[in-house]
Amino acid sequence: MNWQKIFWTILFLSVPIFGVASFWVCDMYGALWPENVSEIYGRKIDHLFDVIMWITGIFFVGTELLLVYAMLTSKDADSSEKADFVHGNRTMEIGWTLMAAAILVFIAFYQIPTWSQVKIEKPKKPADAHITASMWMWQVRYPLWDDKANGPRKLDVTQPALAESFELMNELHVPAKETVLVYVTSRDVIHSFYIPKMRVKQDAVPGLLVPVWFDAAKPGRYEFYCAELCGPGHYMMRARVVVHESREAYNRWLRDQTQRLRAPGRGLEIASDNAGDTVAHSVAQAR
Ligand SMILES: [Cu+2]
Repeated sequence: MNWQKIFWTILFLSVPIFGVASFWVCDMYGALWPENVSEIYGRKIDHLFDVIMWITGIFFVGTELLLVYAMLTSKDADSSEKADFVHGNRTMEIGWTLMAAAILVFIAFYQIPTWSQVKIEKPKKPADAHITASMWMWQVRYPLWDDKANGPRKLDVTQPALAESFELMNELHVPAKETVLVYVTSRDVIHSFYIPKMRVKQDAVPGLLVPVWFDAAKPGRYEFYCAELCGPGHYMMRARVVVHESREAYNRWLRDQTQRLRAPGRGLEIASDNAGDTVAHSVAQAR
């Protein structure tokens, strides 16, 4: 028995074994992915991740086992037998090229419904918030509450002005258990709006107003941050998403904010802009 051969075979065999085991163990302890609080969209995105991971996983293990087999059956360097000279195998080459192409085509078609749902079929509803990224913060603009209409005012996302809206810094409030629609843009460089636990990621591009929709089934506080290295202060673009229990709770919050802004002597500013619209401006630090 050639001990050197055994050593190398075991070493190479340990790669697929530990590779697969690490995924298995992480999954057992829920450490493979961040928690997923998105029922409508996040589940489907995770399913795509899983499908791709299974495909690559199976091929990874298969190639590693082939490698180990080749090591075990190959002739020793000091063997007196003549080595075989192999000049490739056209059938096999065409076979695995076509197979790889077929798998990629399969993934391309398989993901279409999910992609369409998360990026193309924009929900028909008014915008909940307008988010401007800049070096190095997130300004989140909300509509003011309208007592007469008993609902939020219409948020004009095409207007940078604060007409009929107020602004919070680094804090995004949303209702739970429904699709939330926000518009994301940037003031300076490319940033990336990223909420890992809701599986949302969208570049914030200067001059572009991008609609982004997502959902959170579980109320609570979550992190959102910039996922694009955007300068030395990139690390400061860490903000939070506050998911209110229901649309009613969210509306209550919106009404409270509006009332607080309108109360005199709160140090919060309500002024008229050039067009004479009421402008409420509040900047609250999230942390
Ligand atoms: Cu950034």
